[in-house]
Amino acid sequence: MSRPDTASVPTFEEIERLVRDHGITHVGVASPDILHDTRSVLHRRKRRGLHDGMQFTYRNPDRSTDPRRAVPDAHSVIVAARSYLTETEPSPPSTGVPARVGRYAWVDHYEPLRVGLRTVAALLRDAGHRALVFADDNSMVDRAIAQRAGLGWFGKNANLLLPGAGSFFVLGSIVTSARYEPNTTPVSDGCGTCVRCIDGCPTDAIIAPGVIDGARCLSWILQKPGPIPVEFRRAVHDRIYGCDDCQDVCPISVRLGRRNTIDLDVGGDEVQAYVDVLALLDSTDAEIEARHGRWWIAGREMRWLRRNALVVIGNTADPADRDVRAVLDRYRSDDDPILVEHALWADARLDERATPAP
Ligand code: B12
Ligand code: SF4
Ligand code: SF4
Repeated sequence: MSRPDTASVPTFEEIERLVRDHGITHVGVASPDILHDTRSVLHRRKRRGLHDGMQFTYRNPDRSTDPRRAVPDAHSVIVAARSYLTETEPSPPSTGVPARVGRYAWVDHYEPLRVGLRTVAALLRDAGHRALVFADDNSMVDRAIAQRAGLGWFGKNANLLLPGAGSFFVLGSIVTSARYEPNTTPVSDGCGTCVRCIDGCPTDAIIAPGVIDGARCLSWILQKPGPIPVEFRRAVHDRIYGCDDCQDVCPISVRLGRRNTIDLDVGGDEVQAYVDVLALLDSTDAEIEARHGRWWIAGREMRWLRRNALVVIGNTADPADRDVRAVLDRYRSDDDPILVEHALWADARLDERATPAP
């Protein structure tokens, strides 16, 4: 059991209770020593090009693997996990051309996680300590610090799986000068001989257990700038943002994740499980940004969501739908050559789908 070294800071048990109000069900403590293994993995993957130009934690591996860069006198990292799995799933709308959104982006799950962690950080600061919160930030490798805190193991799909709960969790942490007893026992591997995520990835992006080739991962392909490589456009299918396949096939995450489901309505945010791409392609950049601005879109340029939408149209829209063809006609004469090329591809794909195979 972890205990603070002074009476003025909240106990570990008090922290667990406090964050529970914010949907955080799992908390652990890690030492703030440099994460040397992860640092070498980041450097190695960068050298092999597996980051495919991604910045995030790759931008400065020496910083993202050293909690003391943020808090030089850090003694502990308090790590937290919050489920984003829901009991029921919204159904696709019956109008327009619906595109799927990754579960983690249906509503903003990071904000309630950060609010919970900030509540604790404020108490630690009141007690005279330094305390900084990180969640999906470039300065901290969230999975690796959570693994060190004993929250879970690295699955073959690279996600951190929590024992008895799976991987549908977002992760965050507080680096603090307060002293809590760190975890020293890593959670043992729970994947065993299972390889369902490797087999279930639509683009073979899991090139070895726990190793993702960014250039093949649809989650990155839908976020990154530039044209979507033609070889992956069919695999995009109806996705506009995020990809859940390697988790949706995971028996542990699907079955045991149900023990920690959340209620989507609680935050009052609009639930964005589906996006009508026909409506999106008819919207202005300002309108798209107003709806989806919290998503990570390269350079905050809405053209990348339009690009994704065009691919979804080609893959899933009714080839005989005149509204669909009219939208593609418009985009074929757009000023943006990348959108023109994607509209041409979508048109050709619709034609191909309209023609029955011989
Ligand atoms: C960059 C990034 C991405 C990139 C690259 C993902 C990747 N695997 O590297 C892209 C855009 C593709 C992505 C996608 C997703 N992401 Co992301 N992403 C990040 C980010 C910003 C950095 C991750 C990172 O440092 N990667 C670098 C590599 C080195 O780390 P790694 O893949 O975790 O590698 C570890 C394992 O390979 C392990 N390892 C090493 N050797 C071996 C050997 C074996 C056998 C095994 C099993 C493991 C193993 O050690 C490595 C280092 O710790 C973090 C937030 C953060 N600040 O940490 C979120 C984060 C990892 N993403 C998250 C989520 C939710 C997703 C998606 C599910 C979103 C979606 N639905 O589309 C997908 C999942 C894709 C996947 N299978 O990984 C969550 C993951 C939560 C969890 N339970 O694991 C995070 C932690 C955000 C958060 N704070 O909650 N993401
Ligand atoms: S997120 Fe999708 S594309 Fe990326 S590794 Fe998982 S299943 Fe493959
Ligand atoms: S699908 Fe199987 S191998 Fe992949 S993470 Fe889940 S349990 Fe592990």
